[in-house]
Amino acid sequence: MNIKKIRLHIISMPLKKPFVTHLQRVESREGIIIEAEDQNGVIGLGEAVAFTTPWYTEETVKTCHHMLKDVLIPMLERHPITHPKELGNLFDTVRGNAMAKASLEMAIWDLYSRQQDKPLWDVLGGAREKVLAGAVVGGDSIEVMIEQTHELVDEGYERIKIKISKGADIEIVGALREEFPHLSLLADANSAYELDDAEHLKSLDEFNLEMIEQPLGIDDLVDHSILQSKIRTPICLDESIVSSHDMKSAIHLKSCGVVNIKLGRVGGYNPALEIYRLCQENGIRAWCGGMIEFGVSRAHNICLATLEGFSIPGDISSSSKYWEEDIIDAPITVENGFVKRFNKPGIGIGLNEKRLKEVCECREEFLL
Ligand code: OSB
Ligand code: MG
Repeated sequence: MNIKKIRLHIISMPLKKPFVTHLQRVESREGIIIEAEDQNGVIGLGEAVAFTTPWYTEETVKTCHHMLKDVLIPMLERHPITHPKELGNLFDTVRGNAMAKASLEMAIWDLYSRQQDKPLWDVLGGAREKVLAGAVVGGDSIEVMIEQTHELVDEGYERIKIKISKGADIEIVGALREEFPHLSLLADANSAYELDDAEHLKSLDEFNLEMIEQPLGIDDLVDHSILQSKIRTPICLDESIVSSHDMKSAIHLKSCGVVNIKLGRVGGYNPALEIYRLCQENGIRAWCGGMIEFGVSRAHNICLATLEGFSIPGDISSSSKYWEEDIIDAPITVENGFVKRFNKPGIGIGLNEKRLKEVCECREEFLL
């Protein structure tokens, strides 16, 4: 493959309103935007979705920067590839660091599709013309969460995810269910509970949630399996699935009925497609997760979610949900609960150079 330059932009942007989970209150988002350019000036885009601190996974913006600069980009220089699929085996030789790997891999899949003059969703075999949208509410109080949900429903969202944790669960879910008797609701606990809380979690069954996301420890597939045998609400795994190996274990142990696939968390398209295949073959439902990310990663999520098996709404929301002005040239919008795929080559969007400059803290270029 013809790849001549890699550019990194470390950016930082305030969120329109704070994103609150029991683990972290996110008010401003840092990230790394990657450009992979070929000798004809064609550019593929990627994004590292790690946060400033390691609250969601162990990676951070700084570890991603280090991995890209000192390990992954030099690796690409030493091992030219003919297809982005080859990055799967190449990056397997580096342990962990899924988000760093995904960011470069995404940029190269985008570049490859643009070189073929095809949309990336087409290269991946996607079939859906529009993908199912979904939004997340995590606020400081029940009133704020109800207000946020009303706004989102008015904007056309048909599925809302509620952040819950110990002491901030039954009351919140109950209040939202009462206010929205027919809305598709799910709860995400980001590992707030232990197996000892099984009886308590069972009391959520009465609220008719689509699923409960990651109730227990991030590496507790066994406990999730025991919990699933005790509660009716389907368990969806997020943090626990960082590789296709984890997915095989979860299937074997019956730890979940659903999985949320995030390109960043699993290390890019190669592992994500393998996890997707395992889900399809084993009757596990899949949806595309979100990372409060910028438009580049969101545009990649849209490509992934065009695959037929992404049959439930993901955390795919409009650019305006978090940003006053996104760093892409065609903001993502939601209409009647859907986001249309982009029908241009690659991920179908470019950078908003003016906005990128405004939020850029550091820019670096590497020649291959
Ligand atoms: O647990 O799914 C999660 C955002 C950042 C980190 C972890 C999670 C989330 C979300 C998705 O809930 C929010 C979004 O991107 O809209
Ligand atoms: Mg989650």
